[in-house]
Amino acid sequence: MSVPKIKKMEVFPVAGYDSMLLNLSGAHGPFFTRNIVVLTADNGAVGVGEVPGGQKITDTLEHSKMLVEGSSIGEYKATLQKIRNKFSYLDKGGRGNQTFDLRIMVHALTGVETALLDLLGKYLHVPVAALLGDGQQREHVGLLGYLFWVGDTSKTDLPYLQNDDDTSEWGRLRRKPVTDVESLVRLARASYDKYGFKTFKLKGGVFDGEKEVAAIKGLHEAFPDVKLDLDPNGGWYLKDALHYADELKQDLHYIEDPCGAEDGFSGREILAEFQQLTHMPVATNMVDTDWRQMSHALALNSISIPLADPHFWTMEGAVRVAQLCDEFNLNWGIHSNNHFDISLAMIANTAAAAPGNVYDVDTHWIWQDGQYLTKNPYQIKNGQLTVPRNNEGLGVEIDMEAVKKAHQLYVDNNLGARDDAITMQYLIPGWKFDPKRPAMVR
Ligand code: GKR
Ligand code: MG
Repeated sequence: MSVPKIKKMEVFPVAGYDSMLLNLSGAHGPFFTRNIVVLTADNGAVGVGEVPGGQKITDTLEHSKMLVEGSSIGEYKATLQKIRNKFSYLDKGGRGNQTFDLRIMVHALTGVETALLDLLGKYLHVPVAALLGDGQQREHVGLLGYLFWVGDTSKTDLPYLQNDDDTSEWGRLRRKPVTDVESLVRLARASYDKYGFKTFKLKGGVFDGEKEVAAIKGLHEAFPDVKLDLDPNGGWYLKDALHYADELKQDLHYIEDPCGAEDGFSGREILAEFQQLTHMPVATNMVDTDWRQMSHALALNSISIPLADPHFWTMEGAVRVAQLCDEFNLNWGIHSNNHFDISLAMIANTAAAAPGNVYDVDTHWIWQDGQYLTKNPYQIKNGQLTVPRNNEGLGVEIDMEAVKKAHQLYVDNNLGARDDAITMQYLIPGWKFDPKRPAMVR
């Protein structure tokens, strides 16, 4: 019997609704965007992948079609090599200074990789997790509850969703403003009751550092057994980060990108000083985002928890990072951005293949939960996702009607890549991104 070949590759830029989440880059707009890859093989099977939105990624995926269509799923690594070789020049500038990664090729590559792995898993009757690294390591994958400060949408005329989910306190609160510690703790309680998280992460870099210190203290008091992480995306200067870390040493389990490049020193050098002086474990999705950066980060002892997002490391690459972490006594985690349920399946399978003592992985899913592109989305229970060993492929079935609707939303609203500055200007007129100043401090 011959091995299936790819008959058709389709790319759907899609959009979903978001809350007005605040971060160093500004405020999330009413929509988030993604690119969905759908591969149809000549045996009728369908493989899917999801990566960040934006025309440049859409175009790169479109231009990859000629390398993918007609290839057999058995030669998927050769197909991926071709994409890497052809488009790596697009990523010469690196990830950029924003909180989110601006590279193109790595994302497009992952979109195709995931869809091919999905097909291969279906063909071999194994989960994608079984195809990565040394195979599936676990069925249960821990997730963290990703908390944000949330802007007041009534100060804009933008079409933010309101009252879209009345089934839980989390659903009722997630579109409402959160600008003080009390409402943040209430929001955390609602997410804890619904999803059962064992770790919370607060997106910092929004208010003055002392207010974010108070927020972590409030969360620790309310949830003494829950592990806490604070992530200002490198927005603090080292001197201030040392001060806040000292105030938070009893409260935080780890910290994420507390500082970054300054005074002619690289982010890796500054974080190495931070770790040396505080002995606090540092996670990052900003200074250790490819193998070259990783070699410097390891030589300098800059970080303890690389957040290896499969969307920019590729699924296989993220698991290789996990293998290295396991051997080198580091902890591994995953970074995230707003996403649909195909990405949820991607992080579930990646983390299920990661060996060692992995940290609860990031996901923005709780802000999107209910907006499905698959017929059988993974569900968060007890702060975990489950990847049964008898799954096939990613373990989800694409809902093409839902994909087409999400594509229409994208088209109707004339959407593209993320730009948090535009929305932030509703809150602070003339607002501009400054990688060293919290978003609300102007
Ligand atoms: O969604 O606003 C956001 C986050 O700030 C995101 O852009 C970051 O990439 O989640 C991310 C992080 O951990 O830095
Ligand atoms: Mg981060």
